[in-house]
Amino acid sequence: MTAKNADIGLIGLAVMGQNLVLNMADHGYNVAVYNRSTDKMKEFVEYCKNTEPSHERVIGHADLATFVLSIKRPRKIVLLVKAGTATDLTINALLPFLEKGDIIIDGGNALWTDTIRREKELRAKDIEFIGSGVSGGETGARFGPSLMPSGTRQAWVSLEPIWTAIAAKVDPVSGQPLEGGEPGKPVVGGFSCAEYIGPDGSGHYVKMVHNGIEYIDMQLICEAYWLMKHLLGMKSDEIGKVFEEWNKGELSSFLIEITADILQQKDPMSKEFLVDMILDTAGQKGTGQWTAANALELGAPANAIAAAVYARALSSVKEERVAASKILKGPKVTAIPESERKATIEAIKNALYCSKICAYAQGFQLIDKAQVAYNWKLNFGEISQIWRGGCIIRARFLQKITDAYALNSRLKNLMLDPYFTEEMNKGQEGWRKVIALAVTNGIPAQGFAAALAYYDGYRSADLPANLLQGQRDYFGAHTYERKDKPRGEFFHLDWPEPGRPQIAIE
Ligand code: NBP
Repeated sequence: MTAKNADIGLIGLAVMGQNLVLNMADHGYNVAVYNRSTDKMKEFVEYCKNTEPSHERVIGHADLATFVLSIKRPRKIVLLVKAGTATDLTINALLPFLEKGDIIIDGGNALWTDTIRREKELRAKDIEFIGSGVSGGETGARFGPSLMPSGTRQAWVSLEPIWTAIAAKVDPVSGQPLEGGEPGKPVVGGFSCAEYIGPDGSGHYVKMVHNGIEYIDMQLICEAYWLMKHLLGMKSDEIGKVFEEWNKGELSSFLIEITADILQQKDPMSKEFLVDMILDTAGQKGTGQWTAANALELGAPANAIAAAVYARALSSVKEERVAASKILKGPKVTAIPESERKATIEAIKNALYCSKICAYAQGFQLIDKAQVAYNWKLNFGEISQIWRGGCIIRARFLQKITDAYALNSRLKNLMLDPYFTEEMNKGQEGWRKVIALAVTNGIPAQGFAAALAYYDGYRSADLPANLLQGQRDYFGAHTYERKDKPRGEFFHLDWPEPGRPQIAIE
């Protein structure tokens, strides 16, 4: 590679950056690399020389000027630095060296409103800015992530060949991820899990909702495990085998697959099952919280996604929970008789599948609210398509979502698609039974319960919000609409003072 012919540049050589560079190099692209600490860049280039078949395509630069000048125009420069201030600092450092039409691609987990701001600021300087969600962690970045880019169409056209080449691939008919991928031998062919999402911050927004769905997907799996453990007294490896079975059917997914493995893993130190030795406090990096907070802001009913964030928060107060467990009483768990064991496991599976459908319905309902609020026009079928491979929530079930939006691109709610309606109808008896069992036995299952409350609320033609609106009009003259008048006509009653007799009606 000569000094001026890199196809693309990348800044930020931590886990994600290094792996994405190698992925691009394996696909035949010359990649210029730069990192704030030069030592890390040198170490990486050295590592590539010793171990990576595509090492000749990775060229390190110790200063930004030569890095930028080495890239073909219009320059494409990917940022994989810590999201937030580091992104702004890096963009500002780059700007003096960029020219009209050059493209910065932020692959970090940026807050979508930051992406909207950055895109606007850079557009005013004639620099293109693509915010691209990158999902799949380290392995995804190396062998095929799910990519959710947004910005101008013109910038996307320039990036598209590289992004579609390096993304995960799925079988176009079955929707199943194409396995394989080893250093120097990338997966080629199949449907690429990179698709243009829309303008400015929409890619990062969709990635954020993806993470919100990931939170609840994981929480629901944990609740299924916990119910099998406490209601049925099953050992970790037995539960792992159940997940292995479930992975052969409609629940088949990356998360179910790894759950089966985790539950059967022994701890090298204690020789117990490792999961029983892991402290029950969950961490979070914030994207689930952003999703729930934005759902609240936009008034989208994403209660199951929020429940997953709250469940992590509750898990984090371990010491308080230990103290409370000695004070606050609950019911004694009644063991399920042997004769009902199989049916209970089946009911837990129903609860998991129905709740999962609700979680995705909430995620898409939220994206729908956002596209109105931010003036985007998003394609839900394409979004579900690019989640089929590479990312953490990849699942067989996503093909059903793709099919649902192919059947009706204006579907109001996923649960209204004939396939999903039928699945909810089939599974709800077991789902309700499991929640009743959890409640009567005092076993927390907030994800399942929140999802069912959403389902029951959504399918209710009438809700008690009539009384709520009456209360609002009583204390705050907030007015109400009437059932016997057209929507949009508002009424107010001059209510009596609290405690005074009702207004007499002749
Ligand atoms: P980190 O998020 O840990 O960021 C480390 C990188 O940021 C290093 O290259 C570091 O340079 C650079 N950096 C920092 Br910190 N401050 C900087 C500054 N002021 N100026 C320039 N560079 C700076 O790396 P990561 O885990 O590889 O993630 C990269 C991005 O991808 C993040 O936005 C993350 O949210 C996102 N993401 C991560 C995953 C994942 O699974 N890890 C998945 C999807 C997306 P240094 O070497 O000089 O300190």
